[in-house]
Amino acid sequence: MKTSPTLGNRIMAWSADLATHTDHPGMLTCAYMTPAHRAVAAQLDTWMHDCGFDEVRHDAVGNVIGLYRADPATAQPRLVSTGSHYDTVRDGGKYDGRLGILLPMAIVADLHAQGRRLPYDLEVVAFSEEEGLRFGSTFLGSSAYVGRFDNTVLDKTDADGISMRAAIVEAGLDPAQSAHCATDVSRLKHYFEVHIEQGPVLLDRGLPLGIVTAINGGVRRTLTLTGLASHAGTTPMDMRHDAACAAAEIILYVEQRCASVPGLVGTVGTLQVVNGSVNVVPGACRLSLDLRAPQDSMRDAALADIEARIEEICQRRGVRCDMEEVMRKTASACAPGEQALWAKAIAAHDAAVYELPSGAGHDAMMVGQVASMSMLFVRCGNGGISHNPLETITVEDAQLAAQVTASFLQELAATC
Ligand code: HGY
Ligand code: MN
Ligand code: MN
Repeated sequence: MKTSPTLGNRIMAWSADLATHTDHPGMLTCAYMTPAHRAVAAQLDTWMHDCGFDEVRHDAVGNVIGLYRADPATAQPRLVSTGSHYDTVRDGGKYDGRLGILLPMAIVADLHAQGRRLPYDLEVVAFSEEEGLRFGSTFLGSSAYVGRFDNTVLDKTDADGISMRAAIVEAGLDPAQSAHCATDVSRLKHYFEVHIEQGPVLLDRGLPLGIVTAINGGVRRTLTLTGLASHAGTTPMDMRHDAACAAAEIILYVEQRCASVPGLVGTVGTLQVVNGSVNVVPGACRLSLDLRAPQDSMRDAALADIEARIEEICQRRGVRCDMEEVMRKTASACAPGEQALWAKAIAAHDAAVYELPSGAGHDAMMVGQVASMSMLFVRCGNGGISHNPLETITVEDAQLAAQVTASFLQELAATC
């Protein structure tokens, strides 16, 4: 008899509710420490209490952490953590990050309703920031959670000149405590993250779930090109130092260089002519560079070639390039032991077991620096699109992912 997808329904309803909190009406944008972001934190706090978590804490950088204590009969229980981020990209989807928070919350609500406990403490973490949308720095929540928060980012400013430090204070939190948010890493047995695939592979193969084998390593940089602003009507073409033309050559080279190697991806996601005017030769351009690959060596070889080509283009055009590295994450392998436990849990629900790498970065890369980590991917609809309001999953896949994750928690319990 087909059971009603109660867990799936709950996850979908919560996702829709959270998506009503946005910085820009008409689209879902939830940037770090905005009023919408704070409203989501408050909503998660309420729901975590309703689910039956024993403790819900907010740390200095905005993480919301629910603790579901171990069976009291367990002497010196270890800690298992799971979670994902609740910030979004601009005009994003409602499942990126949030699925990985809401799904384990729904499981804890189920366990609590049945009066059941696990032989380990379970922390469900709503990481406050992963995307880097407002301040350019990424993994703020998960870096604080593992005790690796870089305090220098507190002085970064957003497009309105507001510092991260001021935004955190404005939200009623204390940035001076940002270095003291770490969980008890010494007890951390394993971290897992359930996330939408954000790509077309599972959809293409007609599969609801996938076990992640590794997460691509990434480098993110901002480039500022400085040429010479001059009159569009009187400056001969061979006397220009056009920053936008330099940017155009760079962007096309990034595309060509990365298209030449399977698995390597390169993206210029933001591009602006600084103080541009219709009748002025662009004097300055700012652009971003995002490079990723399954191996760091593949990524770094591409980066070296792109740097060399930037130098040649700028030299030829009389343009200066200043580059700032804003993120570097090494490729992260998922724990083989826990991948096998996911396979057992998936098979126990008569679903096909499929393994795949992650092209997207995740909080698991950060937590994986201090503990073993694993990830479960959930199929994305609409051609696998993500970082887009068309991002979608089905209630049936949410239900199955929740049931499989509940089984995974039991498989983990058997290893305690
Ligand atoms: O960009 C990423 O890979 C992630 O979605 N933040
Ligand atoms: Mn994302
Ligand atoms: Mn994400």
